[in-house]
Amino acid sequence: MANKIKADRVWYNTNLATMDPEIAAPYGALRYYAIAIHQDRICWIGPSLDFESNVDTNDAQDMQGFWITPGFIDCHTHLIFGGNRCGEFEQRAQGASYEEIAQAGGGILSTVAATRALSVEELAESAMIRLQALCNEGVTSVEIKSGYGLTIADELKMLKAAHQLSQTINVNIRTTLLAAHAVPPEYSGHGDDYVELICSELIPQVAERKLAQAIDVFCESIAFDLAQTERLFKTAQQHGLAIKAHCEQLSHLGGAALAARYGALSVDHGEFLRANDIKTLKKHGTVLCLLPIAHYFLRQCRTPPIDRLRSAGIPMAVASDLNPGSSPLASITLAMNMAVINFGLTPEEALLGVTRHAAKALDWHQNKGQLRCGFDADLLIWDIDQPSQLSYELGSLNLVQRVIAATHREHADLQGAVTDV
Ligand code: DI6
Ligand code: FE
Repeated sequence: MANKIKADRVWYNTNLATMDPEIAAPYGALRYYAIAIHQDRICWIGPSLDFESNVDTNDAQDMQGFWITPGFIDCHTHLIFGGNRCGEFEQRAQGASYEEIAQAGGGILSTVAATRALSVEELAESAMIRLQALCNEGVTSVEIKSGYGLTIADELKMLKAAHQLSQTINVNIRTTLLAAHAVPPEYSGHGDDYVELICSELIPQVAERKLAQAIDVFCESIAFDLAQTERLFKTAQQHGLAIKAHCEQLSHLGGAALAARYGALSVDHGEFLRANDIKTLKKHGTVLCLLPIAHYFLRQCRTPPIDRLRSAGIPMAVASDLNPGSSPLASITLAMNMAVINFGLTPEEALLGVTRHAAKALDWHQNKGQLRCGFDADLLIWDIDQPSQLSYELGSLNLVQRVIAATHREHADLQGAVTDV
């Protein structure tokens, strides 16, 4: 045929979980299909029998019924930090609560001290181990927050460490400024002054140097109140940064609705969300990002109102929240499994949560999170019978057969994650 599409690689006789909303089957599944990529983009998808007459390639592989999904997107992590919180883990096992430990000056602030003591290189090196663990399970894109520096220099240091990671591992990275994670000891009792510092100095610098795409705020009674949160959102908007927020995790403060009104990409946690908040999320197209590992690790009783979110049609992302205090478990498939078992998502919703909906939470939905022509070639090849197996079967099998992450650099296979098929 004259006008064949040129492709670097084609996989045929494969089942595609496209996650494309325009394909009616569950998971947007297409069975016995072929998918072709060229220069880090998906360039052709069609029935297996048609590929030879449509695609010109020197590299075509018979997948014998293996599945391909979009690369996983972990849209909420705090994976850069110093030290650990084992001592606090012991205290909690003896009955102290997360809030009590925070109020006594431990919690986030103990990680702040340990993070301030490390250099960019040391932070990147220790974070790499955690990032590699996520990638080994199929994460090809990850959001990384600052928030354990809490001075201008230390927040910038964390963001630089995040960017350094993207130079050394084949993963797509989005960074978020979470300077409003806790009031630092230097500003104890003067939270407003710290917010002023973030707004007058840090946000402008981060925006100008393009060190982060978004800001995030921990809007909780133990952190920042609504007025402070709104001030941060306004400043972020003025500087062209996107907005994300940790809301309604430990109590209902109203941060979720406020964030949605400011056009937030996502509000994250949501255990205490109310019906009116859900209406506001719907109105503004905000994603609700579920963090079931933190919910488990803090032994929270209350779960986010999944049935209401589902019937309102709110896109629900699922992320690891990887952090030393409330979610030190570096596993996106564990987050998917807990979203199903503890929150009541379907396995299909869990997979949507780490693909299409996670992409939306990071403003990446135009080119990531689905298998679709023109989208980035972030692909996972799986030896599974059904896509539901991805949130069902953890740990016993290395189901990922191959990871392809379209970082728009030279393709480099991820260390430790790859057995070519
Ligand atoms: N919510 C979380 O889950 C993390 N931060 C936040 O705002 C916890 C961070 C920590 O405890 O170190
Ligand atoms: Fe978090």
